[in-house]
Amino acid sequence: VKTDTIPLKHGAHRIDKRTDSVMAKWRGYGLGQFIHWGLYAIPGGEWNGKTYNGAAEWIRSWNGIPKSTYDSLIYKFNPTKFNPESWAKTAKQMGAKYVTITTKHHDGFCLWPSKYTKYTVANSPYKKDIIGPLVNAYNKEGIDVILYFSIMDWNQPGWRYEIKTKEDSIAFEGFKKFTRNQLLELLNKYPTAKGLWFDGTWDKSWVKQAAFADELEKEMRALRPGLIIGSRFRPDDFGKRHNDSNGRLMGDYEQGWERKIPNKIEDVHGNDWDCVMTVPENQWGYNKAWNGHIKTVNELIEMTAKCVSLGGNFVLNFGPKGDGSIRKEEIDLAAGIGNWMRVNNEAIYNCQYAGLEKQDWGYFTGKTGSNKVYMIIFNVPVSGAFRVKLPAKTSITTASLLEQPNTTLKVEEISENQYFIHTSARADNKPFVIVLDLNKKA
Ligand code: JFZ
Repeated sequence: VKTDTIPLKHGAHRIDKRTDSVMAKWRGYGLGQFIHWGLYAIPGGEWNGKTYNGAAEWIRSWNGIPKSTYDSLIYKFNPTKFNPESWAKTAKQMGAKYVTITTKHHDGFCLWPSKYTKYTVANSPYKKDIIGPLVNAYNKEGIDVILYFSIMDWNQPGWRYEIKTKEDSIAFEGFKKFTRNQLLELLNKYPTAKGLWFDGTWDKSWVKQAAFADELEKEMRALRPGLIIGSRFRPDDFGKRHNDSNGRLMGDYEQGWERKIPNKIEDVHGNDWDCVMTVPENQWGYNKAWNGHIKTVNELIEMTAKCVSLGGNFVLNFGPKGDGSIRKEEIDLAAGIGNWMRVNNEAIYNCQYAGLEKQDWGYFTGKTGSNKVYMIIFNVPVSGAFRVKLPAKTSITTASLLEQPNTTLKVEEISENQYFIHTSARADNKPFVIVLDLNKKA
């Protein structure tokens, strides 16, 4: 048991995980989709024939571009191929249970017609709201929506990285009001959104806003009971982020697993968490040149399985093009993951850490209160026999393939609580799932 040694006015609000049904549903999602879409999709990582080497959605920060030139991309925003229903169908087909959508990234451009700035879709040639139709289309497919929101806003005159002067402080006070207005506006406009995914909260200016951010978080929660807020929103009294100065998580789930996955259950410290992942190394917004290694369907399925086996959700990023279409590579990945998910999703949805030691062939997942555990197989031993080590007093009643529930697999006890599961050779090159029915003796 941890004890709070440092007195905090604005530390964590809770000691353990949330126990309500909204959060229980979030915990069971398993697989999600991330969408990074905004003005940066128009240049797609390229400016006047030159390639920007960073992440495409950061191109405005590049010295190669005058800021006002970037901001005038608003006059080019006219995604004639944008079809929210087809985006939602792609996500549904992949097997995603939730989507996180950039309402506003660091450049400050709002995909909803915010009343508080002119820098929104309303003043683009497209004119229409993007977020509302997206929320509706995804909800219609049974997919929950989380709104991504960047606190850092490069377009706002009041934004500061650091408060150094009286003028900075006055400007930043105005920016804080603006931020509050926008967040309350989003929650009121899109009442079915389940939560907020925060970003751009690392600068010296924001990490000193413990009191303001704490009050705002409480205000948002009061407005929308059940609202899910990640750990990348507010700092504590000492400017600590994610975990407060006593090591307790601030928010409902850990947002620090960005393009990385924990290796063992101890790494997640008992928290809820989601891992957000890009298809190439580090590109969130659309980039014409997808350089470096592009993750494959099997790799992405493995990441999903690994996350679920450690109690987290896996969220795969998509960066739609400036015209509103989704690139073919992403459509193909979604279809490939979906083909696997359709057969094997029982081992992903509503699954958690199974309480068993990680073994060589892949990952265990399980459902709370069930005797079944799932072995998601990625490494097939040359012997064809899968070694399973179980804790004391635990035996295997039956083993079967999830894709063929009626065939039972041969289970051989090789020593106490150690088994070989025998399967016949497989022709395909895909991960598969063995279901074990366990018998835990009292
Ligand atoms: C941020 C953004 O800057 C980026 O464009 C993208 O939206 C991503 C999802 O979030 O990038 C981060 C934020 C946090 C870390 C790394 C990159 N981090 O905590 O390691």
